[in-house]
Formats: sequence, C-alpha cells, structure tokens
Amino acid sequence: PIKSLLILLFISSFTTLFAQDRAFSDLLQNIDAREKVSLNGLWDIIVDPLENGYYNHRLQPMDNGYFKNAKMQSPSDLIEYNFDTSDQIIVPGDWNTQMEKLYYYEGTVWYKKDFNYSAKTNELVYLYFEAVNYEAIVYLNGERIGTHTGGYTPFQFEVTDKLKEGDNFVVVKVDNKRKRENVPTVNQDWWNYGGITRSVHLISTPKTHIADYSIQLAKGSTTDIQGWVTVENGSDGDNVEISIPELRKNVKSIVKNGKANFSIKAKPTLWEPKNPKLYEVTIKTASDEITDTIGFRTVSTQGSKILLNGKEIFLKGISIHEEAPFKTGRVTSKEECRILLQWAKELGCNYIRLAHYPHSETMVREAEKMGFMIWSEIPVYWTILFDNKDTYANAKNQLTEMISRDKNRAAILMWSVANETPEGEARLDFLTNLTNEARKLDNTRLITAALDTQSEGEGGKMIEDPLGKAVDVIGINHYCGWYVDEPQKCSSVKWASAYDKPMIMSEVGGGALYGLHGSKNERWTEEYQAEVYRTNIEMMRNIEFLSGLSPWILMDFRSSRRPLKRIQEDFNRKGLISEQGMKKQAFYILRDYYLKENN
Ligand code: GCB
Repeated sequence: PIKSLLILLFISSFTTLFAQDRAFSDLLQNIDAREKVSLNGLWDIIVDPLENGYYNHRLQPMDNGYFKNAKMQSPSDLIEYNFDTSDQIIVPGDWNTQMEKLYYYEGTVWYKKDFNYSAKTNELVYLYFEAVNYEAIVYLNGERIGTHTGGYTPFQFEVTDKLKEGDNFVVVKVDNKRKRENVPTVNQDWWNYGGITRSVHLISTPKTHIADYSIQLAKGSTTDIQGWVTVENGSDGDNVEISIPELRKNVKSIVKNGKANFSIKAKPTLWEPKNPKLYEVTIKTASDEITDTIGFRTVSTQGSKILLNGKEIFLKGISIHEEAPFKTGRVTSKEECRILLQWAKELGCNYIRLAHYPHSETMVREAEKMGFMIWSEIPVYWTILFDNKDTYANAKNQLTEMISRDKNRAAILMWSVANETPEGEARLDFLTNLTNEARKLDNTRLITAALDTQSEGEGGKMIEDPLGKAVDVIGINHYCGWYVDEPQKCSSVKWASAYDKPMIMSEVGGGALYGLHGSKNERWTEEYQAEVYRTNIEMMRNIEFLSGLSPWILMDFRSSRRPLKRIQEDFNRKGLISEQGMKKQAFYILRDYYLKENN
C-alpha cells in the first residue's frame, strides 16, 4: 500500500506540476516577431443597445444574429441590418472618442471586417486580439469561435480550419456594460472606453511551432539564465536550441511533455535604468525560429530597501493611464507611447506605474528600451465583489494573461494585484490568493498592492493593513492637501509601518487646470497643485522606509466621475501635464526633486 501511495503521490505532484507548466502555453509569446497580417483599419459597426443582434424578442440567443452578416438575396427579403452600409470606425481605438454619439455609450457594438486569406501548407493561423474592452464574442464566417472577458489583456483563437480560401469575415460582439461582479466593478475613476481598443492580427506559424517561452535570470542569480520553451504539436524528444550570440551562448534542450527547460551560465551586462541593455535571444526548433530582445537583471528587497542587481535603488516615478496625448481616448500608436514616456524622462523618472490595468505590449517594450522600471497592475480596483467566485476567476485570469504576456520584460519589477481595496476578511483571502498565484506564475518579481487603509496612530499614519503581510512591497495612495488636510499641513505628517518592507507612495497629488493661476490656497490653480507637491515632497523626505513614489498622474485623463464645468469637463485634472501637452507648475517641482536630489 505504501508503494501505491507513493505512486499516487508521484502522479498527483506530476499532474499539478504539469498543469502549472502549461498555465502559460495558451498565448503566443512575442507576436511582434511573428509572420502576421494586420486586421487593423476601418471596421463596419452596428450599435446595438438592446442586443437585438444577439437575442430574439423572447430574450433567447438566436442562431441568426448579426454575426451571420446576412445580405439580401432578393428585393422582398427582410434583413434589418447591413454591415456593408453601416458606420465605420478605426481599429485599434475606442468608440467613445471616434463618434460623438458614442461618447457616453456603454453596451454592445458589433464589429465586422472582411479579409482575404490564402492557405499555405503546414501552417497554423491564429486570430489574435491585443485587447477588447470588455467582453468579446468572436465569430468567423458566421460561426462562433470563442469569447473573452477583461478589457486589457490579449487573447487568441486558432482558426486554421475555419478559414476559407479567398473571402472571409470576422464579427466581434463587443460589450462594455459595467457589471457589479466584473473586474473593475461598476465605478472607476477613468473612462470606460469601449471597443477593439488594441490591434488585431492573423498570425501564422508552422504547424509545429514555438508557442511560449520564459527567459530570465533565476531569482537571486546574476549568472544563471533560466527558462523554458513550449512547443505546440511537437513530440517528446524534439530539439530546441536557445542562443544569445552576443554572449556567445548556445544551448540545446529537449522537449518533454510539450516543454523544454534550459539553463545558461553567463555574465550578461545587467539591465538597469542607466543602461537598459537588451540581448537578442533566438530560439530554434526543426520547424520554427523566433528572436526576442531580452534584458537580464535581479530585483529583491532587503528590509525596507528595493535592490536592483543587488544595489539599493530609489524609484523616481510617475503614474500613467493609457490615455492618448492631444487627441485623448485610448493610446493607439507607438508614437503616443513615446510621447508619454518622453515626458516621464523629462520629469527625471527612472520608474513608471502603469495604472490601473495592463497597458499595451508596445508601451511596456518601449518603456523597457528607454530604461524605465515598471509597476504593472490588474484592475482589481476599489470594492469589487471579493466574496464572488466568478470575480476571483476573472481577476486571476487577467493576472495570468498579464504575466503570461510580459514575463520576459526585465523592466517589470512588480506585479500589483489591487488598488485601494477596503479591509475585510473576504478581501484578504481574495488578494492573498492572488499574490500566491502571481508568485506561482513568476517567482522572480516582487508583488505589491496600492493601499489606502492606513490608520491614525500616535506617531502619525500607521500602515498595518493585514494585506501588508502578503506583499513584498507596500504601495500607499495618500492625498494629503487634496482629499485630506490643507497642503501646508502635509510637510509635518509622519508615517510608521508595522512591516519591515519597502514602501512606495504609489499615489499622491492634487488637481489643477492648466493656465489657471491664483493663490496657493485656491483649488484648481497651478499654484495650489504646486504647493501640494512641495509639501508632500517634504513629507516623503521624512519617511525612512520610502523606496520610491509614483505621484498621480502624468497627464490629465478622461473620467466620468469628474463633471465640474469649466474646470474638469470630464477630465481628472491631477495631471502634471494637460491633455493638450502643457506642463503645469507642479511638473517642475517634482522634476527638481528628481533631478537635484541625490536619491
Ligand atoms: C485614487 C485612485 C485613482 C484616482 C485618484 C483620484 O486614489 O487610485 O484611480 O484617479 O485617486 O484622482 O482621486
């Protein structure tokens, strides 16, 4: 019996390991380097607030919804929709800023795109969406191929056998209705931009292909590059070769259970903000080859310090929403990413908090090239339903997709699992489970969360939220001089912590309308905002366990919580820069702090 128990134990540990091993293998890694056809550009749309194209009048899903893309065959036909004569909008992009009548719209919009395809032998084709906000039901040539929930992470469907020679069409039912059980929930302080907000591609791979890989320094080591490669439709025993020519490294591994593990001893120049060194890494199998640019660094904590490559580093940061400069709406191009990042450079930053959801892969890659350390987060925001199983599954899925996509980006130091969540038992379980999940998927990075739950103690503000136990780095959002106290009081505010862990002021700040001037006691003036920054910087100088900050926020951004006429006009005005690119006084206060102080 002991023997069979051992066998059972062996099998079960094997299967859990295996399941974990395969956790990532769904999404194709590094889509930029793949052979692909863009499905960006104009798509036909039908706005469908009643979901008439999905449900019949008895509210049952129909077989012949709009996804059939039906056309009249004879003059007597009754078809009450027609994609070919409908409005069009651009993908990638949100609908709210592309059509005036859709500015406040939340609900279903049907998207349709025609495209041409010609099959090649021994090829697989994936339909890949970089992001759709919020729920997507995808149909190819009238047939449903799958769904996805969550507005900021990629998803794909293997569609090889569903494609036709010649003309094809894809229809996507996009629904951004807010729901209590969703992640985020029904209230959020940013615009609920709907649509196919990021690029869409048809990606081709050889039938047996490299699907996913992880290549990073092992935790705590600067000389041991470890990783794995998953091969789709491969066989045990297949060869995989990993090379880093600049380091004169070339190792071979063998596929076992769909996956090849490897380890490379090397002495790479380590990635850091002042020298964001990236290496070309090539992975080769008998039928496939892919090259990525990858950086190597370590990140750890020691007491209240954050160490990058073993050395203490202070994170001089700024929070950023994925909001496009000048045109507003969602960021849709590399150029827009670069403008935002260039502003962060001018500000003297070495660090950015990409709030409040995973930004595009382009943003992350551009930031990495420019030497920004990154905090990346999922939209577990405010009071989501912490005791709801589906809500947890949704959050976990978004976390998995975020880590899956970006696990090879050295620039990302931290995964954040939550922002300003209220203390409570269900929330503590929920978020502790998420942090465990994040560590299981990636044991090389730090886990954090932004908290606003500090209490008032004798020594000042006291950080003792029990979630502090579960994270490696504690983020604190605190609006001294804006939501609490007058700016003049902030300089003397003291902080204490129950945890011997690094603390980052993940948010601090106040609002100002660019060009509005007055006294520093007058809300919305640039002078008021500048004073908030001045006094909060003084407060932060006194926090011994502070290891960085990412004030709120780089640029004014649209939010439906901000209706104040003449001032907000649907914008959160806490930007250091207006949405038209004009720098406010506070920009220079923070810049002085970052550039002049030896921190
Ligand atoms: C916060 C939130 C952020 C808001 C900000 C504000 O604490 O985390 O999403 O936009 O405050 O401006 O109130």
